[in-house]
Amino acid sequence: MKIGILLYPTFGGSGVVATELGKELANRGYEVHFISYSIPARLDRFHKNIFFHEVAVTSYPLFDYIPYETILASKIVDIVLSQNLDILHAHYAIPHASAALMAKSILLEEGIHIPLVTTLHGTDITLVGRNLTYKPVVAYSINHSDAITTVSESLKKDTLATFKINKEIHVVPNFIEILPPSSLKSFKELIAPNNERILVHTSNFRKVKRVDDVVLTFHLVREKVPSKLVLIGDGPERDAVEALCRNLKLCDHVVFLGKQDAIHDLLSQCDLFLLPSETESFGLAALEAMANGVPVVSSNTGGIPEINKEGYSGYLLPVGDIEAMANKSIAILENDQILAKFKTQALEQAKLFSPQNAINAYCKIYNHLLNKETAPCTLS
Ligand code: GMT
Repeated sequence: MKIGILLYPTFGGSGVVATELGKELANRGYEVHFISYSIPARLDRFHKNIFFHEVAVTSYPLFDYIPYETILASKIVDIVLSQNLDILHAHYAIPHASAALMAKSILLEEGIHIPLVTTLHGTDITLVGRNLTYKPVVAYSINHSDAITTVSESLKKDTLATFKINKEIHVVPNFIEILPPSSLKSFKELIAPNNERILVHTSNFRKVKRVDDVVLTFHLVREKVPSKLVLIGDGPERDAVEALCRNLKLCDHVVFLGKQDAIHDLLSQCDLFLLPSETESFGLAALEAMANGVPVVSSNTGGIPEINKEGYSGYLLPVGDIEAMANKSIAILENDQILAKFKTQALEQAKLFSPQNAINAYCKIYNHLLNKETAPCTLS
């Protein structure tokens, strides 16, 4: 089967999930064609069965704004025809599903029907999708895709509450591959030379992530437990967060690492992950931490409770309750035995989100749309 995956190439959650899905499918013998404006960040090397098609964004003096969606739709038509694709899988409603629908209409005129699966990831519904600027297009894209999936039950509920949806929504939770523990010990020695605990947060530093709550929580934790904070990622709130660290005189204890590729090496040296988001349809960052044996203290919002289990893989607190987040963090961090127990449990919890489960669910949808018997999606 030849699958065209439309995605954001960035480190954002939807792009990471789409890339990892493509790699897993390719490992199982599927031919995967990624279509995006630049090579996906997680596509770090050559992979058998994987092809990348760049959407070359060209301007014209008349355009104050480049019509990316139009260029993308044309590219999709071109790739479907030249590569004989069987199915399209759009990650994030706009512009990927909407451009794919335009491409589908064009191809239909040539007698080609190509099914479209759209995976909704979160902010395409909860923030962007709700905005009237985009809402009619997002609603149309959902209702005209051949199959719709969401990454959590919570996002399915939000989608049904926000739009008038006339079709079934399948929930396919995101997944994670458990890697062997990293041998890179030098990171811990550098960051925490006196064996302090290491708290960590990774995100795109947008307002919705409430990174200032991470710093404020850490400020309270540090009063009780010798610790350091590692902040990974970059985005619009970074300057404000750096200023907050300076105001709280935390500069010697907080390390900003910016965007990082080898996140596994870093996470596996950390002791606690903080995710105080305002809203989070899934919380892939928390799952990545758990897969590295790092317990999570998070807000109790959106799809996070479907991943982080109270008192087992970590704790869930109301959005903005910094004091409670700090107290639960201290409860995990102040005792070696308790910390070790939470680390083991976090890893066990992450194992529930195996790539095989997600791949089986997506393959079942692909096969159904192509009227094929469901062949087992096993590693080739
Ligand atoms: O909001 C982001 O951080 C980016 C966004 C994306 O589409 O790249 O993330 C969303 O999708 C991720 C992957 O499915 C989820 O893990 C995130 O929870 C979700 N973000 C939000 O709902 C805020």
